[in-house]
Amino acid sequence: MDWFSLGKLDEKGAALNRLGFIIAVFYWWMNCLVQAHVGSPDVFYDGPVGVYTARITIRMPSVVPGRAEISVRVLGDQPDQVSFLPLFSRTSITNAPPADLGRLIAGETNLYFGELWLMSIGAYTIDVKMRGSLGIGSIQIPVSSVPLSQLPLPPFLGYILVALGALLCGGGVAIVSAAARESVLGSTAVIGQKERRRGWVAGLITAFIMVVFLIGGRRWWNADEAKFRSQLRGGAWPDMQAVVRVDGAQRILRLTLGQEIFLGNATLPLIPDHGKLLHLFLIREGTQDTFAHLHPVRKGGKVFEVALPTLPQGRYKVLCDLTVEGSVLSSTATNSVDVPALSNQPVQGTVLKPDPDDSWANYTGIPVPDGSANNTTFRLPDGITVEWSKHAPLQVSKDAGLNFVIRNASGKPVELVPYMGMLCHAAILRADGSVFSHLHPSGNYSMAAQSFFDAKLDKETQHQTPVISGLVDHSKMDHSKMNHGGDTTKPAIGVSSISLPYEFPIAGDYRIWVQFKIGTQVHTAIFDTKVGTAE
Ligand SMILES: [Cu+2]
Repeated sequence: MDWFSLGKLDEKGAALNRLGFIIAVFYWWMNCLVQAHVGSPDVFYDGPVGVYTARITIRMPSVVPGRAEISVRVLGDQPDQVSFLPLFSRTSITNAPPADLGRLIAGETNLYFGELWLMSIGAYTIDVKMRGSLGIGSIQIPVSSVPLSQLPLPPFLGYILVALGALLCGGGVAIVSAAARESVLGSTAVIGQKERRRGWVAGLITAFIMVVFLIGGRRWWNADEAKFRSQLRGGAWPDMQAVVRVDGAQRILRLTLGQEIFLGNATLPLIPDHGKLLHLFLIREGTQDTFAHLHPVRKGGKVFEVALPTLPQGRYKVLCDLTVEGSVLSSTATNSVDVPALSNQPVQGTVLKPDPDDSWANYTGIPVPDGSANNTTFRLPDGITVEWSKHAPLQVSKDAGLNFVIRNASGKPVELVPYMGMLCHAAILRADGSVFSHLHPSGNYSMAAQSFFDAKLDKETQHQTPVISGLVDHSKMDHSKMNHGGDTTKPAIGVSSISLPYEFPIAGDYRIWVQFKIGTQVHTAIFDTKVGTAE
């Protein structure tokens, strides 16, 4: 069995790699016994791959270097070959290695699988290519390669490694000492006092050199580990301060992002996603009956502001999606903020206009349907209904079956129009706040990062005119032509059904907010659901 294909190496595992094949193989064997499991933020894509259509799942490793697992289910016309290639944001695409071929899973006709090593911390795009009689199709799916945890080194493994190290060092001293003492003597010669002394001196010098190496090695190890720990992204990132200031009838939410993490930088450079630097979600804590999707604007440096809509007072969870320029890493910053009651006093300062794409909903006292049941329907106040289609009981790491049909008050399917380029924006939050995901029918990857890689690919392969500054305003892309609707066999315009590719990472209670637009009005439906552990 290929030892590279086994186990997720943690930082210590990666370091052991450098110590030599024997110890690495030994570590790998022991690593198989490590039971620690760390959840990883998987990435989903659903949509066209050139002339083909596929649903792609990328299971991200929780450590770096780590191995991403990719599965591709091709829908409709089948290609002859599916291949995967990870492209790193900081290296030239033209220097990329050859792509890995996806394996057709035994017993399946359209499910391909592959594994890719992500060796560095930073943004990658996974280039998924399909070749067949219909031609070649490809799609770039950006992923953030960041370590989420450090796997512990079990004490018994440490003791075994120390014993092996001692054996190695002792053996080295003995070999050098014996060589100095006896290697120049004939087979019948007797070892004298002089030879013994020479052996002792050589042994002592070797032992001294080994001690120096061990001290140096320990320092390198500690420095490497400290660097790794500084890059751990166990939860939300970057740091975010949130305060609300009241000016008459206006309540302004002020966010300061990356003040601690980007201490040396005067500003936080961001790439726009759907034409907005930040996508902010506010969810009232406790009742979770109030939801807002807002777009703060930069007031300078790391400070952003947004005028709050007519939300009721309370403590709100603040979840802020962003993509950092340079590293192209996408993340969610989180915090909580107290929103005071709305006043009817006149505004003294400047009135901050809301973004036209801001939306919010307050459903105080309205029962939230349980999505664990089949054919669950949420009824909006104006009679519009959103039905969560029949699905299997929800389980961890299984298709969440997020398919919704929207009907008007008379029960007829409605025509959805894109809201910020997408037929649907959905937010998923675990009851304890430990899981949050922002989804679209095309998936949950960062559109901003995808635009960055599209531009990089165009520039470096000179397929098209290079895009100035490498940035693309994704909101100007016509997503309706990309068929991001629920049923990929129908045109996106005119659909009233939504399908969101997603798998819940851990079991628990979740609330889901589903946003869509009819005419000029954005609507938000909510569902609760339970997710069980996989069998
Ligand atoms: Cu969205």
